[in-house]
Amino acid sequence: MTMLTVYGDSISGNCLKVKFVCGRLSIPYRWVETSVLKGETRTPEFLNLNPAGQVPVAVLADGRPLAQSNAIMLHLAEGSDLIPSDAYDRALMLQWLFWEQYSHETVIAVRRFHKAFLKKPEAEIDPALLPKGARVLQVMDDHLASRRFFVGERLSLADIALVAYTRWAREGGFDPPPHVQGWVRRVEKELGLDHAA
Ligand SMILES: N[C@@H](CCC(=O)N[C@@H](CS)C(=O)NCC(=O)O)C(=O)O
Repeated sequence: MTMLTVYGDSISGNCLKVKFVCGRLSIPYRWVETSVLKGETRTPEFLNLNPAGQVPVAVLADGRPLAQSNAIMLHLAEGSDLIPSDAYDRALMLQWLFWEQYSHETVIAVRRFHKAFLKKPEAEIDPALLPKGARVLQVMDDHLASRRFFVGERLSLADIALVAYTRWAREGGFDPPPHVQGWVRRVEKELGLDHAA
């Protein structure tokens, strides 16, 4: 039987989310490095897997493809302790996953990509991103002031989704506040990752 295959770009937090879940749950997988900057998400073969032309894409052992990092995480973590069994806590986890995609990734990840990978000068980067990112990080900091993890006092997919780009926030020119910094280190430790400075 073929194993799970993950098409991902190692510079992408969205792709690493999938790697983190596989590592945490000891799910065997084959990683196919797929570079966005080299246009490898635009080949006919790749567009056949995901017409949206984005990584990550997981191809399940039976050959069915699945895109969107948070959808892939939810599928791989089904039935595991990364998804709270309590219905309200599960919905809270989803609340943070949707917020991550709409409000966090679109600012924290986007500014990092423009600054660190497209090497745009500050003047060419949307000036709204810096204050927006500071607000996003403050929302997280306020939540984490009295909690060790985002939901239910244990690691869940909400932490994995949010840590993926928050641990690289400095590459985007952001300055994570103290509770966020402590939480990043806690989640990195849970996932067996070296601290991303
Ligand atoms: N919401 C998607 C976003 C995926 C995404 O933006 N992928 C980027 C890399 S982080 C990509 O493949 N970009 C290439 C493109 O959009 O052309 C997810 O969470 O998987």
